[in-house]
Amino acid sequence: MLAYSMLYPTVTLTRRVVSMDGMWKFALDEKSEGEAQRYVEGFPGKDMIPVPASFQDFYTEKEIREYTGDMWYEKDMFVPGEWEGKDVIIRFAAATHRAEVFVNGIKVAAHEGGFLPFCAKVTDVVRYNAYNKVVVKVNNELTVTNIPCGETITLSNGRKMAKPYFDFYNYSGLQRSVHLMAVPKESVHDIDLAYELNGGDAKISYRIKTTGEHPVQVKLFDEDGKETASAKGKEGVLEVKAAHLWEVHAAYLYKLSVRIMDDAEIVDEYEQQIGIRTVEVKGTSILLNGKPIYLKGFGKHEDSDIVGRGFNMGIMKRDFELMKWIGANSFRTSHYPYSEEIYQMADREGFLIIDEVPAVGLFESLMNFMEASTGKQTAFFEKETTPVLLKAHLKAVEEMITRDKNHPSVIAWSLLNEPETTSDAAVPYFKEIFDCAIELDPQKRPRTFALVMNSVPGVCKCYQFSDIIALNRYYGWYVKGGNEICDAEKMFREEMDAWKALNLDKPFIFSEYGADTLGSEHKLPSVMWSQEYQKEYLDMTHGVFDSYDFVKGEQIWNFADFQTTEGIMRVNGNKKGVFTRQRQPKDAAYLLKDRWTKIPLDYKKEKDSF
Ligand code: CKX
Repeated sequence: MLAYSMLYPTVTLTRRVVSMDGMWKFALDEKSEGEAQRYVEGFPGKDMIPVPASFQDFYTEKEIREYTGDMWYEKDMFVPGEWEGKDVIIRFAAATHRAEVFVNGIKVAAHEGGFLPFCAKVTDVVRYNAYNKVVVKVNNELTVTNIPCGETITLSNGRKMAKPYFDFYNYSGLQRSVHLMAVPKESVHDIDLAYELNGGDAKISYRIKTTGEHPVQVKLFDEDGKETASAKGKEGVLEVKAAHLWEVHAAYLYKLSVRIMDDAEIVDEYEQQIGIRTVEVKGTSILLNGKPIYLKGFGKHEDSDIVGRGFNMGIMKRDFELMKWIGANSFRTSHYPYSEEIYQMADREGFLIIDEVPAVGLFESLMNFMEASTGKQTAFFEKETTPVLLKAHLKAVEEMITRDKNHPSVIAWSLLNEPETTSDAAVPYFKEIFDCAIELDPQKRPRTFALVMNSVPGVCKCYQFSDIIALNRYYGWYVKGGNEICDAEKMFREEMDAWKALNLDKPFIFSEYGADTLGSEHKLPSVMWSQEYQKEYLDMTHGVFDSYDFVKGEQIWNFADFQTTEGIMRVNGNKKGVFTRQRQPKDAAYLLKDRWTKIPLDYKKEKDSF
């Protein structure tokens, strides 16, 4: 069990939440002198920066944008006197990639991993009815002992530089919200839910973890606020008659209220919106509420102009509107768990999420998109440091599942993206990760990982761990592009035939496919990078998907153009977006809209076997 609660900050009868978002004091610390110079008590300088946001794209100096190392954030925080007697907690929704937190000069928390929340309990450190100084040291260096993986090099000018083994910019800083909370000392710590449908009725098995011994009361309210079910005890079952199910694009959300009671007194109250639905894999079908579904959608990024990977509510809203417009029903949180507000919106809008842990770059390569298709082997899981990486990876899986398990939108866990799967050493590593996920998830959702181009039958040693086989395939782009597209299709079909011959009786989805396309480029007849070629590529690729009944989903790479490290293969970023980075459609968006609005949710339902 995690030391701190992952529950989203919510105001209830017993809980208080104050946002700490806004302008924070900011300083880079190139020589890592901050600690010796007692920055932890407050540091010199006057630069202010918005939180949440990545720090990189505000500045006009390249050495700041490319800065790699320690950086410091500072804010004065007022703690109300009426909070005395409760636990006072600062919750960071994320600090990329690692952080140490100090309050009034005293260290109160440390966290590794840049995309999941952590808390600092500061009850005994704060002064009440007074301002307290919060200082955070964030570090954005990349290593092979934490995820996502990469290297940090030192240039001849003495500056450090991040060299990712992955294809997105190393945006960092306090990229998500910070909250100050007051929570009762005896409090709700965690909530497990699992669903069973029976005719029109539903059973919700629940398990509540609290930090004390007082009894628990659980109630369920419908969307009109009417109480529909209740139960007593830390473990039990809520019986819901004539349940409104959570369905794709027809979400129904109940409110779950959990109270810790001391006779008639409410010790703690926590409320959460939940959706009643089941998800399972049967043969080659993915079933939602017992009915087959076909995934249409995207691999995405949290990425936009100026704020980088910083959570931005406006961008989130626009993205959901575009996804509805185009006929999508799902997305993968490539390549890290996204901001919690995005899952809340997906719950509300009825979108399906494949939730991905930040395990990307588990393949030693600074140009993974090139080398991944060459058959190169890097003995990634045979390093002396692999056990350290595994530990960090397992912790991230635990944090992600604990954070996201009650979102009805989350239908599967993606446990790695494009790892090396070709050596025997990968097998025990995968086993630990996949076992951990099934053990931690009360709903036993399907698990998957995205297979890189060279993870093909006869070579890949790890696909058997997946409940859903997810392929990232680029025939016609990285392999045989342009005028050679007929050969690309031939190779693609040969690979699909080889999968078919294995008779796995599992659903396949395409978790990536796409072609870089410049929003400004037209050419008749087509050339690679033109809008015309993106459409030809998609027509060929979709034709292959439609020929195999066991293919149960397509998530194109990528929803929008996004920032990457600069280099000869990238024109100010990866341009495989169906939309530009400013969220305007490329021509391919209309092709996809036409296809996806015609494909029914239960596409291929009759043909669910090899
Ligand atoms: N897959 C052959 C991972 C993504 C990249 C994508 C690309 C690769 C392809 C690997 O993070 O952006 O190169 O477009």
